[in-house]
Amino acid sequence: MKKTNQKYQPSKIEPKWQKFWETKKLYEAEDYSKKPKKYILIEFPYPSGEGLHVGHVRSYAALDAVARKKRLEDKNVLFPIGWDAFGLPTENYALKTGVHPEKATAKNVANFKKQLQSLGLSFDWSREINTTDPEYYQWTQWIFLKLFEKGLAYQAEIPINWCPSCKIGLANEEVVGGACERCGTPAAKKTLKQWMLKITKYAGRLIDDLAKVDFPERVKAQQKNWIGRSKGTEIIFQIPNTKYQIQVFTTRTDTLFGTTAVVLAPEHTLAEKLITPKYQKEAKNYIEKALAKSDFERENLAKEKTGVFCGSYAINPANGEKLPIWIADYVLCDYGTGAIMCVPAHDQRDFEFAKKFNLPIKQVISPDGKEEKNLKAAFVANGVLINSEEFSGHYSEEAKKQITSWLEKRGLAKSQIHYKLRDWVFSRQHYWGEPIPIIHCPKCGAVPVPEKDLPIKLPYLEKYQPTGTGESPLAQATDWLNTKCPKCGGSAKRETDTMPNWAGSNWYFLRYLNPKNNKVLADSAKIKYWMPVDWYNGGYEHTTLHLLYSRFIYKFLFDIGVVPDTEPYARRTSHGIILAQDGRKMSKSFGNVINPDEIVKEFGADTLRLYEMFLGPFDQAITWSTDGVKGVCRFLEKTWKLVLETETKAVKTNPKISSALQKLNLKIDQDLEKTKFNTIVAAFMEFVNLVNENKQQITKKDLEKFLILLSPFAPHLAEELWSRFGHKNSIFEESWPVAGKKLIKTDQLTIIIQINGKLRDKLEVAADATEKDVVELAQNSDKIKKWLSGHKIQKTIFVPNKLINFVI
Ligand code: ANZ
Ligand code: ZN
Repeated sequence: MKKTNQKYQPSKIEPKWQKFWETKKLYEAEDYSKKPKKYILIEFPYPSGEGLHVGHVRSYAALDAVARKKRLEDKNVLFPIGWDAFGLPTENYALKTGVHPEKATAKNVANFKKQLQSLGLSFDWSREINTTDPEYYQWTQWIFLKLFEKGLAYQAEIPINWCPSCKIGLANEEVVGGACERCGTPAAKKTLKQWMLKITKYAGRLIDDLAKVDFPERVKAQQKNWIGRSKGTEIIFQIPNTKYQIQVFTTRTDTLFGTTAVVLAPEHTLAEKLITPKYQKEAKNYIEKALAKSDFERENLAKEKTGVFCGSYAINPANGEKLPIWIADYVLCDYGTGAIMCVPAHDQRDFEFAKKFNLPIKQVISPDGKEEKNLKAAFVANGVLINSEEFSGHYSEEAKKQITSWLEKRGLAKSQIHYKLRDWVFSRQHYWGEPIPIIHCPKCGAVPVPEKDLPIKLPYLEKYQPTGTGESPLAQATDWLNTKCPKCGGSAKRETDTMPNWAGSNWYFLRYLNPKNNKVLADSAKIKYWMPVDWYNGGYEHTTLHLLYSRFIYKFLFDIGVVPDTEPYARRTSHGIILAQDGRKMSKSFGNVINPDEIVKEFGADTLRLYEMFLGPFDQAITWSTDGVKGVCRFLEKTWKLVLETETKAVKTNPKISSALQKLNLKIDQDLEKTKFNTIVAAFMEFVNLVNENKQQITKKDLEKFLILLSPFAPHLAEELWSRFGHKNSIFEESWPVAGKKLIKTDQLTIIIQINGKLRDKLEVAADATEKDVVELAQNSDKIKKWLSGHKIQKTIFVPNKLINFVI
């Protein structure tokens, strides 16, 4: 061991190895390699003016360790990086600083790249992509053309969320607590012609296919809730002496006899028609006021119920009762049928509505078959039917089926599935986005740009401010705007809306497979070789947006034959956010942001990476601590010293140490797959302490093995110490040690299986196997099956770690 430069000085060694790795092209993935492929993906960053955040590092450092370990395990690893660079933050930054978004993007990307490179992450930079590059976004536009061709992109005149201060339309996700996400101004409504994507057509598949993928349960549940599948029944209520009827949507047909009113959303097409002359003024007035409210106000469950009687009546198809028809804004126009049967005794919203307007409350479900006097709140659970004619005495679940089929036979009901998911508003009235490749012709209407004309480049505009009229800034680019209709050749105008930020990130993981292809978005053989992504890590905040949108687009690409399967990500993990030392979110305005550059400068990249892995459980939010950083740095110094000072003359490693090394090896193998990076770091610390207590009792070979184990987590330090052992190759060209068989054995034992006291089989079981596990294993053994067939087990005797005896 060369003893020069005894002090651990990361700033001296880290840049050196980063250069070394780059020249060796160590991290370039190989298309079609015979080695098993592993596609490891992090959510590509948005290159904002603020620079890299320690939150990015949490995800990247962890997945970098995964990528490095898999390479050592002789896998063909693809670990790519790029820039998700269109969108509002850059546009807003440009508006504030006067730097054009294009220039700002180039500057921010350069800065991010420098920052990422200083961390020594093992990205394959040869595949770098940028969503604002026309070579890239021509394929984003191509996907839009395909969606349009298949009728999944369409225009609709719809009220959109509108920020009166930013003067732009907002997607639902951009409205937080009823206000514009950026400036906090309460969102208003504005009706505009918008491009929409029919994601609702995929709602069912987006739920069903979750069964195929390995996502955290929390993420699956959130997607399911967001899509909101509801299986129920549509029931027809006739309105006597008119040509009208009302369809309601209910999930509780069993409560039909408890209906005491029918309630329509103010937007319902029948609302105005059913107002009788006597109620004209009051009811019309109510509708007008309700329409002016924001969705947020209307959906606020806590608010007091409002409503108005319209003068007409409907007939309950179950018992012929006459029910007043009300109009109330707690009924939403775009869910179900926009009309409900009001069952105050069993739905809390209906209960409050009935209390307020003195509607009858009729109990029809009871926990014990008895009627309660004076219900204090709705009884919402299932139970026994009462006051329901021949259905009384039946239980909710069976009554639902019976009542539905009884109505169905009379043509008054049908089973129906509704989803909460809405079509996706895909237009933005912004400058910094992909132009939507459509041409509007006065004669031919909306005409798609021919594929050969892609990309439709975003024109360089000096004035890119929002217009305030709801029109996109591109409407001012006259030269660009005026064009010829591809169909009839007449004068026509280009679409001026741009795509939302999510458009480029919908499919970016495909472009990494073939970033320079000019003929197709990616070569299909390459897609087949690399997809699906084996491990995708990203923030929880993207669960219902990016993650859902990209799954939708991938399914669409499957349907048109571009990709070979229906799900893009085999496995998804999510990391928690890092809070500032004061427990608040890191934010410029609080002045509590930790700049990764400064940590790298003071302590080195390895310390920062290791610290962020050590912070705490990967999937949980965690508070930053600078003391913690110092602690991790001391650990690396200790490791450094230990390796340099060990004489490596030992002929045999102390058995205590060799066993600990095996255990460490095994622990990394197991914990890395479970994203338990923190316990891995703790295990390294323990091991280093043990060796320190038993100085000079470890062989060079074992020390080298230790360095290989450490290399995915502290790559620079491991590489430096490796070279000081005299190696000329990179430590990352070595192989991952296989955890010793001997040690693994102790976790397994042999159990004897007896039948009536006679040995019939032996089974290998885990050391912690319970009686139930062993019985199950034994009953699956062919030998045992033979002996047991035709017999009943009278008694089972289990001696843990030894034997199981079936008495038959
Ligand atoms: C009668 C009833 C009785 C209901 C009862 C519930 C309990 P999910 O599960 O979320 O789909 N509903 C239907 N359309 C609505 C609309 N446009 N706006 C507001 N509420 C609406 O909820 C289905 C239930 O939500 C339906 O079942 C309906 O109320 C209400 F004891 O019908 B129910
Ligand atoms: Zn035309």
